[in-house]
Amino acid sequence: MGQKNSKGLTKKELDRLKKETNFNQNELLKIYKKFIAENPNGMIKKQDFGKLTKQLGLRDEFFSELLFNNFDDDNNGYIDFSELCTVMNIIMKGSTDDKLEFIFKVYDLDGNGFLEKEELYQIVESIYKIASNSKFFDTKEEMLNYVDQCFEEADQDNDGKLSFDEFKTRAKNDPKFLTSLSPFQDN
Ligand SMILES: [Ca+2]
Ligand SMILES: [Ca+2]
Ligand SMILES: [Ca+2]
Repeated sequence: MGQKNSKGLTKKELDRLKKETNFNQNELLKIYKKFIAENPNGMIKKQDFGKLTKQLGLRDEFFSELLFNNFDDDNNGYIDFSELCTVMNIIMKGSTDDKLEFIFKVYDLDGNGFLEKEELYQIVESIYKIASNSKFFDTKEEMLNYVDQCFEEADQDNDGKLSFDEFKTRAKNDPKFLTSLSPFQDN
């Protein structure tokens, strides 16, 4: 842990972020300016994050919490600027694979590196609660059946769990699969 300069972004941190993300210096400074204007103490609390995700169209607390935990890389209960940049980099500049990897990590609830069926059920059930997002399915049963079917098809080695490669292959070949797993209202 380097010394924390509460007044702003240190040159060292800026250089590191330039190296580790695809943002250039101007972009980083712009993001920082907005970040620090909204969060003068340099951190986003879980509560404020919930408000933010609501504005982005995420209507479910379960997902907001999942996302928060994935942003909060060092698990200290706050999202700092560097953590924010890491995720924004994936969302704004990442390849499809980067994005899929992020989604995979969010949905891997127990963090064991695989998606189990129970995890997908939990995700899908939460999505189903967000009524207007269930545009593909009339009933919850229909949705769960769809998950079952996807799961069987995606699980190529039949070990009862999806590796990242299995997940990626399925997601790339079937856009509906990803959309049906998305907690956001409009996509
Ligand atoms: Ca943190
Ligand atoms: Ca898992
Ligand atoms: Ca498998």
